[in-house]
Amino acid sequence: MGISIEKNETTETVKTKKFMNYIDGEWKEPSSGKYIPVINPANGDILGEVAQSSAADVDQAVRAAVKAQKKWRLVPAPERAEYLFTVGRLLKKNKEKLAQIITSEMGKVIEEARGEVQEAIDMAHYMAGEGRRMFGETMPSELRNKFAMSIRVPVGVVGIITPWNFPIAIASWKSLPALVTGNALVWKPSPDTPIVAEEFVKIYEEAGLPEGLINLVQGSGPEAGAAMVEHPDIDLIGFTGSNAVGRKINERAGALLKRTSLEMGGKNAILVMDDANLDLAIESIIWSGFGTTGQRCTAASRVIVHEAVKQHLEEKLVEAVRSLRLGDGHDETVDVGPLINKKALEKVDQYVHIGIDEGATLLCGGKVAGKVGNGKGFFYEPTIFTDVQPDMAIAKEEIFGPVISIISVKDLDEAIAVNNDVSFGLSSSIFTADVNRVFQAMRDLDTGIVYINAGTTGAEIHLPFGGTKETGNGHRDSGVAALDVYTEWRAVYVDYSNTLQRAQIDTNTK
Ligand code: UN1
Repeated sequence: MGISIEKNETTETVKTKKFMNYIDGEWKEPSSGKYIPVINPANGDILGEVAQSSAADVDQAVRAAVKAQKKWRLVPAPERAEYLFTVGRLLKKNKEKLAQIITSEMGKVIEEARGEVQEAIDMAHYMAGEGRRMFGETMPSELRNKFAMSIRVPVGVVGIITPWNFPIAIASWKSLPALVTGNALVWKPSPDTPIVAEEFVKIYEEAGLPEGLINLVQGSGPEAGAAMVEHPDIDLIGFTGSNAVGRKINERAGALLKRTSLEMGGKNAILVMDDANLDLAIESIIWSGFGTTGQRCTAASRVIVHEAVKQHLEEKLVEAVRSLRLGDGHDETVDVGPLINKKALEKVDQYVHIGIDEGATLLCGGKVAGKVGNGKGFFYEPTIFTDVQPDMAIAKEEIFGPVISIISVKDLDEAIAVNNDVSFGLSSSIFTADVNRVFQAMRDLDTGIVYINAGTTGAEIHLPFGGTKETGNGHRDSGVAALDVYTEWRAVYVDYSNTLQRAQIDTNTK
């Protein structure tokens, strides 16, 4: 099945590497026998080819998971955690290798890729710690000689569907809490980033995780992902990705009464008040807006600025953008890598045209950067629009690329109203020196994450990650909140009175 590629203009052909499924502790071809190429978005190189799995592969994976989970749930949580500590150590040992892979297949600059692997390392250690906490509650019973408590029990088999933009970090946010709490997993990563997924599974394998507990099913959302949602023995779907797909998952899962935990993007804003440290705000806007080429759910795609400092901010931002270097993220001097694929590049360009048609003023960028590297990558110039009206499409819809829209406001109340007037609610930020404004913002910005004097990106793994409104469905990744996703509460009553005691009836509180 290998496809041939030419190397260095010689006639040498090499068999491309195949990224396969991992089911019940074995690497397996997909039952369809089909593969599609994996492309380096910085230069168009083919990195290998990824399996296209179907419902039959998902079914095999689920069977393995069901079997493995039966034993795993009985392993004491501190013992389960030992595997996670090992995973953390192995991630650390392989940090550079994993980061290089992420940069090759996803395009983010190497420093950010290292940061992303660090996020997974942190999560492994944090969730391993949960093995010795996983607190429930004890409460007094209303009856004599009766004991009451709540304990966490695993949900069962968890299906996780993860995106390409944080291919190891987001997979770690979902897989590690699911495992430490006693679940088994079927994992479908994005077909754009199968290589780091394979490496992550190999780390789980090397850590000695029992067979069948983590099953990797490579492939596409419409086929493998949909089969996971349909499978009766998958009890929960943990998904991060687009709003459109999350909505479909939720509709179908709703009909099947399957649990879901969904994280579906943002339209995040940085508020810059007239008393802000402007230099800091500018640096933060550049980092949050153009870091990861704007392809973070938390990326700042709106800047809501007090009219008194608008012009100054614009001038400084344009100046800062000029110094950004686009290129292959392996080069340590590059600031902005490519977009993930051609489709993403076209989507960003379409939005830029929509912005122009809507009457926004283009301050810089606005074009495909076709001349970067060998000209075969998916680069887009960092783009800033100003005079954007809050109701324009570029101010409302998630673009997921290096495009920032500046919206001018008269005061904090208007800034908060504009911030909240979008369907998403992931992250927001305010730059101000006024403590009263800070506390008002903390209370009124309607997002799951609020930053004060820092940009919209950079969530830490021990806090809850997720958002309000159409960003999610009320759940959170990471932090202790993730345990609520991957466990059910069980209320336990122990009556040691040896008599029939009727709650609400045989009490002294009648
Ligand atoms: C994402 O884009 O979905 O807070 C994850 C951040 C990173 C994670 C982003 N720690 O920007």
